[in-house]
Order: sequence, then structure tokens, then C-alpha cells
Amino acid sequence: MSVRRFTGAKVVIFGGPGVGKTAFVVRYMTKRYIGDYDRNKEMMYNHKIPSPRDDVTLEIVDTAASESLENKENHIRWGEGFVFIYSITDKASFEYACTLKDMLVKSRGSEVPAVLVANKCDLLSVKQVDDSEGVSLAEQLNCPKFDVSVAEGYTGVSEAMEELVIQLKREFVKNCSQAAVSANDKTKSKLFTFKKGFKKRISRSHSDTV
Ligand SMILES: Nc1nc2c(ncn2[C@@H]2O[C@H](COP(=O)(O)OP(=O)(O)O)[C@@H](O)[C@H]2O)c(=O)[nH]1
Ligand SMILES: [Mg+2]
Repeated sequence: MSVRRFTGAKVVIFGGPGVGKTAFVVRYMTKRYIGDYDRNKEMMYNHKIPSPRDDVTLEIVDTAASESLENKENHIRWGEGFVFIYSITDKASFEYACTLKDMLVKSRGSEVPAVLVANKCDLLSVKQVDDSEGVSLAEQLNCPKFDVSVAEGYTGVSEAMEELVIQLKREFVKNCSQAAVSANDKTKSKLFTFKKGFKKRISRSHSDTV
């Protein structure tokens, strides 16, 4: 029997305009911080994570600032894991993350692999979002929250992505075992139908002989 291995997953980076989505992805992939990007471009990246057994490739969509509702819904259907980013300096971006969370939970439930990222923690003096608000959103998303400054460092970014990859692997294993259980159920039910048919045939042939 062939063993399925986790070789990759589709990840969506969600968040309002200017929260640092592109800076986050670029930091994660290159460890570098580049300040300015075109906000209206949606980008798709393939990022290979070396692993002892098989390489794992993440397909990452860095969503654009002005996404249509249809686009958001497409991304929610497409993604296997989600990074929700808001900026602690921008209340509207927090509210935007809450709206995206509602859309995700409505469509996919709250068990989907996800992490919440509170970005721009280097700008505490102009903070607009309380920690408690972020914690409550993370609870609703059923996921951990990471306080990061993409501008200041790589560590928080990589920790958030490592956590997401752990959740994605767990989900993969869960799906594999569910598939195995349902394949087993199918075999069992085939066997059951066969046994039933066999019993019927026997009792018919028995009554024929009486
Ligand atoms: N101070 C600060 N600025 C940041 C941080 N992350 C991103 N930015 C800046 O925020 C702006 C928007 O970033 P960008 O990645 O284009 O946001 P996006 O629209 O969500 O993709 C840029 O000027 C970034 O340099 C951060 O952690 N701290
Ligand atoms: Mg961007």
C-alpha cells in the first residue's frame, strides 16, 4: 500500500490594505524586509521548505488591497491554510480581519488551519487595537495569535508560519485517516451486501430443495 506524504499546501494571506501582507510574505521567503510594494497586485508564490523526508512546497497567495467579494470567496474555497493579518495601528484593519473571519467560519467552519498576526508592533505609540481584542478574535478563529513587527524581525514571522505548517500537517493526517476509515467502511459495506446476497441465495436454494 502506498503511503501518502505531506508535500505542500495552499496558503492565503488575508488582511486589509497596508497591514503588511506583502512585507510579511517577502520576509518569510527571503528573510529580508522591503518597505514598499504595489498594493493592488495579487501575487502567487511557491515557497519550498526543506524537510528531512520530502520537500514541502507552499503555494502562497498574497491578496490585493481591493479584492472583490467574489475573489475573497474564491480564496476562501481555494485555501487550505490562512494567515489573517491586521495592523495594531489601524482599527479598520482589525475590523476588516473580523469580517474575513466571519466569512471563513461561515463557509468552512472554525477548524480550518489558521493563524492571526498582529503586525506593526514596533509602533506601540500609535496603537489603536487592544491586545484583548486580538485575543478574542483569535479565540473566534480557534487559532493562535502572533504579535510581530515584520519591519523589525524575521522570528515572529517564521514562528507564525511554522505554526501554520504544523496545523496543515495535522489536517492532512486527519484527512488521510478519515479517507482510510471511509474506504474501510466501503469495503465493509460491500462485504455486508455480498454476505446478505449470499445468505438470500442460500435460503432461496434451501427453499427450492424443500
Ligand atoms: N512600521 C512598520 N511598517 C510596516 C511593517 N510592516 C509593513 N510595514 C509598512 O506598511 C506599508 C504597507 O506594507 P505592505 O506589505 O505593502 O502592505 P499590504 O498592502 O498589506 O501588502 C509599507 O510601507 C511597509 O513598509 C511593520 O512591521 N512596521
Ligand atoms: Mg500587498
